[in-house]
Amino acid sequence: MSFQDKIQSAALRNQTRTVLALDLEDPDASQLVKRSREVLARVKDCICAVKVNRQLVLGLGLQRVADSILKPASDLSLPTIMDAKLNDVGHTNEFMARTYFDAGFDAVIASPTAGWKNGLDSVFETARSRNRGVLLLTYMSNPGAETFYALTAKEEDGAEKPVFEIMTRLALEWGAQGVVVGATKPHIISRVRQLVGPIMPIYSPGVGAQGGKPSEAVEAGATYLIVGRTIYAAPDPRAAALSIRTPPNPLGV
Ligand code: BMP
Repeated sequence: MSFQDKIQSAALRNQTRTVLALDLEDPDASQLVKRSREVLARVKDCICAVKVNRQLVLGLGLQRVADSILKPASDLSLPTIMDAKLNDVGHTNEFMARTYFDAGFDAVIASPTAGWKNGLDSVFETARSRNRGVLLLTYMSNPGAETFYALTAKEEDGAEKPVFEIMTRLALEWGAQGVVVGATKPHIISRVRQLVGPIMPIYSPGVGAQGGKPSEAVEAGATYLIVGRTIYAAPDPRAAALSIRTPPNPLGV
């Protein structure tokens, strides 16, 4: 099953668009595993995927992440995403993507700024050969994101476009399984939705702790909401996850 099919089927099964960003921190690795697994157990049927970031990979090491987080998530039929924001030259990107996929991740997040040739070509090829997904970062959720993503640049045909629109086009051209656009910027989500059409998933981080509103992001066209602190730092993570549950439409997008 492809990454896209896995997340869509989990979204429909659990009637949710919420991707849990499991970004807990703890200097004690055993505690970090324990706390992460407790959160996962509490919300397992009100999320549709688990996103892992450097907090867990650097805190535990990749093998321990694989054994203690990826395997249980897979047993729950929840796909996993490595938020690597890959952005290096080809052979290094290839090594990272291959290592994450071999550890069990269903998808990686990459940044399109490395370009295709000897940049992200190797990531897409590695993902394709293993039937895994690549999501492209298109507009970040933080206020400073305007500095780069809102700039205009000239396309090959001479037309001036905002950088995020060029990145959105590249995501379509390169065969990404989704784009990442901050929930804090519903007007950008709307524009990206116009550009990608109705099918390509838009993953939207920045809900809650960063000020984004789930309903506004979804109304603007977000498919999945990436949510971390609002869930795992809540006194009752399950209640928090249920409170942001916005059911997917019948197509799961
Ligand atoms: P939180 O809900 O706690 O703000 O976490 C958001 C998660 O989404 C973090 O893992 C962060 O790295 C990620 N993220 C983001 O916040 N904004 C982006 O533009 C891209 C991200 O990947």
